[in-house]
Amino acid sequence: MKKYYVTTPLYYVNSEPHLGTTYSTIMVDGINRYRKLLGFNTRFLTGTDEHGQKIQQTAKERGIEPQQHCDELSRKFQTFWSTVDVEFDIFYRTTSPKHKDTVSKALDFLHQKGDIYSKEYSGWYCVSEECFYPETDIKDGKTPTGRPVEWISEKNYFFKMSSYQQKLIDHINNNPGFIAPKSRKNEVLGFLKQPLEDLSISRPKSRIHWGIPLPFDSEHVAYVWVDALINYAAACGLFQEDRKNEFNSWWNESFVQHFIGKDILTTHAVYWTTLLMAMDVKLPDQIFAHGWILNKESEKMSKSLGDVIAPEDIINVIGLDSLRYYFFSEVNFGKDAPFSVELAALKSNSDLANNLGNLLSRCFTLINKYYDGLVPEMPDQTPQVILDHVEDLYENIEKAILKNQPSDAIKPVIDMLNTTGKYLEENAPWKQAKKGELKEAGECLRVALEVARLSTLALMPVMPNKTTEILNLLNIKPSLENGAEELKKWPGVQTGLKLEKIKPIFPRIDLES
Ligand code: ME8
Repeated sequence: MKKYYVTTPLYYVNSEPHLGTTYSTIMVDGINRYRKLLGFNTRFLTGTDEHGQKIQQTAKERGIEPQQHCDELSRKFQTFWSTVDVEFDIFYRTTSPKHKDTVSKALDFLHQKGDIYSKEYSGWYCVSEECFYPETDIKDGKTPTGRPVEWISEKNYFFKMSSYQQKLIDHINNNPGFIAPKSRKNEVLGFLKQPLEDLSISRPKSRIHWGIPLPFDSEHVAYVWVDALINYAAACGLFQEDRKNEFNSWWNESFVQHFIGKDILTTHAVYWTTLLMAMDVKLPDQIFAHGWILNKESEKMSKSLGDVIAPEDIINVIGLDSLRYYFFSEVNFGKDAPFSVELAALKSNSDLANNLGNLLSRCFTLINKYYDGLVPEMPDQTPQVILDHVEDLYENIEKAILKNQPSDAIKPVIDMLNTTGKYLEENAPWKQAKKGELKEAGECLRVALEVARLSTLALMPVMPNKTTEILNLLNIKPSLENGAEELKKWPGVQTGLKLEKIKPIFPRIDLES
């Protein structure tokens, strides 16, 4: 079976989940579910990044120990993901003993190999981004992103990142899908046109105590990015003698894909990949950087902006399905996208309430009214206009997911629903049935019901709960693992099945009230 290992970034525990991190995690959850539907054996990792000066400071401001702060916030992330139907296999924490041990082993390996050395270093340091900035980037005491910096002089350990520059450029050029979308690949290649500097990988304990001590100098802790990046491979057993088979299976033999926001492209595409090269470990197969969710002012929604909408509040107004559906159907995954409650509600009303929801309620109501609720027979020949959609559906979903464009997996579903809506209007089974043309009306309703079944199956990864509810009404026991088989079936509902009377499945969202 094809294997697929997918990751989100590990989020900092200096804030609770917000709409930006919720977006990333929901998208990866849905993509992982689509991969299951396409027959992959999958493993999905998310988690929290818990070391560094930012976390140390946040805990200090709260007057509690950093570990207590991390435990509380990490738990919030973990429970919040289950409330938004995110089903991960691994929730990874960088303060776990196993992680600390692996980071220590990894750094020891690099040190012994001669890829880590120490020197005195002075530079502009930005606490909130946890990194040094070159003099040329600093304007009026601020980073290009407007964050304050301080001048710092200290002994640091460095990773010989520069020695891997050419190897990385070659790898990117030889593996066209390695960094995606293409614009991000070009961005990294542009960055690599300048000589790559060595990477400072330590911070003195006198300044930051909240980190993993270096195995060869306990007066220093590991730079939080190096610590955190190692998680992806550590979670599969990197440098763990007793997990060699697992590492082979889930890292070496799987399609390994990191999804990140475009803000953290360099750390992943350059720091992480050169570290892996130095550790003689296979690189991930793909790093995909998605765009940002923007607020009404077209700014990146972030925890530091006061006007960020809490995801809980959004869900209270429009419901979780509408939020997940908006992300999947409306956002071009590689690009920035606006978000507002109004936009998500409009999308939900048009595609879910008026289209799929309406189709389902028409089928259920009329079949109850004229056929005692018993599913009528299929016609001898399904109209070709409908079959054209049905026949390509699975393939279109597969193509969309393999090219990381989930909205292209939704579009053929909506096109199929639109065609079916027209087909219903043209045949008007409600009129046919009234006139006593029960065979014709029944066949038309059955075709429509089959389209509703397929649409629901195709949307399982996006709205896992709601689609299960609908499929249960059709006596289909859905699972992503047998989803492909179901999606390729035509017809798939049992003739004569008794349909219950239903309330609207996707109620219209009335924003005014
Ligand atoms: O950078 N739109 O953690 P972080 C879309 N700990 N995605 C957004 C977003 C927005 N407005 N805001 C945030 C870190 N994100 C490090 C990562 S990985 C080993 C360490 C998402 O809590 C997006 O995925 O700042 C972005 O890359 C990530 O949150 C940053 O999360």
